Amino acid sequence: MKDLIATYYFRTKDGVDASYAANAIREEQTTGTWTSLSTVNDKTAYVHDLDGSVEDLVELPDGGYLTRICFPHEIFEKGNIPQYLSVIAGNLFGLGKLEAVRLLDIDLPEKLCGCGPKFGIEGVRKIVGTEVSCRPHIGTIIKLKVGLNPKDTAQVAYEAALGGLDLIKDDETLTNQTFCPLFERLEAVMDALDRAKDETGKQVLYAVNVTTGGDRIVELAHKAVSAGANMLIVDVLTAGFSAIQALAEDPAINVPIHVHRTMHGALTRNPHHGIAMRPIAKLVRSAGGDQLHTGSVSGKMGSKAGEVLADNIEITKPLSYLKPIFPVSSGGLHPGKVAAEISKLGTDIILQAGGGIHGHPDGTTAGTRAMLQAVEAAVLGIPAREYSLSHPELAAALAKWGDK
Ligand code: CAP
Ligand code: MG
Repeated sequence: MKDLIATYYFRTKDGVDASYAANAIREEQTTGTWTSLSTVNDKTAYVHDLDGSVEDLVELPDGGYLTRICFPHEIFEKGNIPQYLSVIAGNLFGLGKLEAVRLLDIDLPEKLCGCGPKFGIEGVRKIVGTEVSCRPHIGTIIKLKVGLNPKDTAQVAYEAALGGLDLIKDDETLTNQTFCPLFERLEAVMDALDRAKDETGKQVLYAVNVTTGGDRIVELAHKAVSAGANMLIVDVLTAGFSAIQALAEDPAINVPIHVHRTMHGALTRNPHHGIAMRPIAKLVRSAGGDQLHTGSVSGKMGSKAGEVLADNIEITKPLSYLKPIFPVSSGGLHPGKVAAEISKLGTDIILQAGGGIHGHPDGTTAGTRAMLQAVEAAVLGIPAREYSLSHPELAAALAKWGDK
């Protein structure tokens, strides 16, 4: 398959024929516009090679329609993800003939894919040392999400690392603010993680948030890696897919890229209009993110279990030209929710808890231990409540938050 197939759900305005509407999407995103053109004539008939085609159109019980549109690969500038999106997710969302339209999925041909992740699941597991156990990774988000100074941020990281987790990340809104300058924070946290390693023997990954303008992100990432960063986080929808791609393609940036999806709710939440997480996730894999937030099944965000699992399958399925990437389940998680996440999403995931670790009654280190104990119980198939009888940190977490 060399062309790009995009799947849309749409609802038409009263009286608008569905086939007409599907073609309106195709035309608007390829060679057409709202009227006939004098510039299209016998001499320029070659442009019709880029017309694309409506592959199929299915009416749904809810009165909406599904259509798959084939976009010729020539319409895309290889590697230019912003331009890809201008085609498959552009003006169509505003077409007056449509009451609503949602981009559900894309089949991205290999020749249009980027370099993909440098590390992927296997590479990150090798760094952490879980390539044999294949257990879920446990991560935390420094909380408060903003406000702590570098020294206090490092203290939170130190206490989390003592608990034995795999990954600590900046929150999506923490970058290089004056209250916590990035390089002061990075130095303090990496020193704290070194101290923790002296006690635990375990090197913890710290994803420093390099989200910034397109003209600065590569240089900032270079400086962060030179200053000792062992992982980066980028907010893909606010920084852009190209930011991920630029970092992933840069050989000097030899650390994994954790991809946050903040702002996705503006696109993914409405079941009838916008962009589903699936195409976003596939583009992140193509652009080169190593791990990506795809939603939790029991957390605070309104993700649907079936959709999250299906999206995770898509970004972890083997492709000869792109490594599988690590799905991140996060948002409102705590030790009492771990079993539900693992039973529905499996163990090839990263389970992340911010409040669910730092809100533990006995503090961050106990919260981290409680998360690890909850993972141990779930992997062993032991109910968390039973396992908590011999694991006090887990017992205290269940006493505070329950196990539902
Ligand atoms: C979680 C989090 C993450 C969400 C994002 C937050 O903190 O740091 O950004 O997980 O949602 O800021 O809410 P808590 P998603 O663990 O304290 O909820 O992963 O669905 O993109
Ligand atoms: Mg956050």
